[in-house]
Amino acid sequence: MKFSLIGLAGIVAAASTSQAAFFLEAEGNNTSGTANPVGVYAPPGDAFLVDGSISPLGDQDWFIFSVTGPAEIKAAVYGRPNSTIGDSFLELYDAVPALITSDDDDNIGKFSSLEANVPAGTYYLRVLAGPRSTSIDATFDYKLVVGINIVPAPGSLCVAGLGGLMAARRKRS
Ligand SMILES: [Ca+2]
Ligand SMILES: [Ca+2]
Repeated sequence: MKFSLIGLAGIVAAASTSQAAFFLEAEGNNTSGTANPVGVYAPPGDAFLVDGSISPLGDQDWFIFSVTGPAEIKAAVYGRPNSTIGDSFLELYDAVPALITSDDDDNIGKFSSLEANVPAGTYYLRVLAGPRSTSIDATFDYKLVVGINIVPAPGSLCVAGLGGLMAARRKRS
């Protein structure tokens, strides 16, 4: 009974903050110092979207945002209007900015996705063309989708482990 109440509270908390913010990229944003500000977010369940464009050749787009608590950040780049043309590279930086993680081709086609567990703070995302992009796919329109999720807590793993143990005991009896 105690565990099911905790579960319900978690679902309600996530649903109450599910409204995503939407931004249009604005040049020039080719350095961390000129990054487009894209909001302050409270985990869990917050999210934002950015419509942008890597053009002309060699363009790079920096975005700056903050999270108010520990967060699992999931960010992905999709092509607009679809992901058949374009080769992105995506990077997540801390406030220094020092690189936390990056990705080339883990999303649809040659587009990018990444995730990282981070403490409260200010972060940058950088979108640019992939290192193996060609004249055909080094410029593209994109949608950057970012989810600010709750970090999986050790406590929740204990609950799941206990549930599994109880289920195993029931099976044996
Ligand atoms: Ca751009
Ligand atoms: Ca730019």
